[in-house]
Amino acid sequence: MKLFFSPTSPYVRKVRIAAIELGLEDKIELILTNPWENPPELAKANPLGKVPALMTADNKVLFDSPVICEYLDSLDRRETLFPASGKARWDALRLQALADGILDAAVMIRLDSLRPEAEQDSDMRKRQLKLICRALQSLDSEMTRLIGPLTIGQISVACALAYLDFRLPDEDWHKLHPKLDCWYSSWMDRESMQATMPPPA
Ligand SMILES: N[C@@H](CCC(=O)N[C@@H](CS)C(=O)NCC(=O)O)C(=O)O
Repeated sequence: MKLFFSPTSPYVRKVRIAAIELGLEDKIELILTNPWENPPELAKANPLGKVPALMTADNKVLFDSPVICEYLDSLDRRETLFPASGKARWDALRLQALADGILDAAVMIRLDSLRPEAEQDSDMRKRQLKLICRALQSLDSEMTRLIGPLTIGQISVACALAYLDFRLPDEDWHKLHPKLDCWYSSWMDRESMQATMPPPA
């Protein structure tokens, strides 16, 4: 399999962590890709022009990160990351959606910050920051869902929190959310987190 990847993309990181946790990393070749340069190979693989995109062993291309992670999980007979049904499934998918929403908001803020100052949108930034705060409060109040067998929910939350530290270090969520901070600190020790650290900002 081949993964179109960028070392700073938090969505790619989700996929790489899922692959490592499933013991599949040796089966995936990483193709370094900068989506902002519009490489034709990426556009051919993913009409949306985004990373991650995964070319499977039988030459099908899958995107986006939730779909790729579920596909990788399906290659593992235990299918642990995406529980098959019931509360465990909906808890995992809800956590993934919440964490991906934090990422979407943080990426919007990051992209805006790269524009010339006069073109930056402070209302958008305020709105997205508020949304991130609410999502973190929600995570704080559902800590029990983060504890227990490994699912895509936990992986997604860890990637979202790591991305906040990476791109929005001034928004110090650690002090405001000590329970989440404690959970995250122990997550950071995982080999999969360490192996997928982005290069220094
Ligand atoms: N919902 C997608 C988001 C993927 C995404 O936005 N990737 C960014 C990199 S962090 C990208 O490739 N952006 C290029 C673009 O928007 O043109 C996922 O979960 O995979």
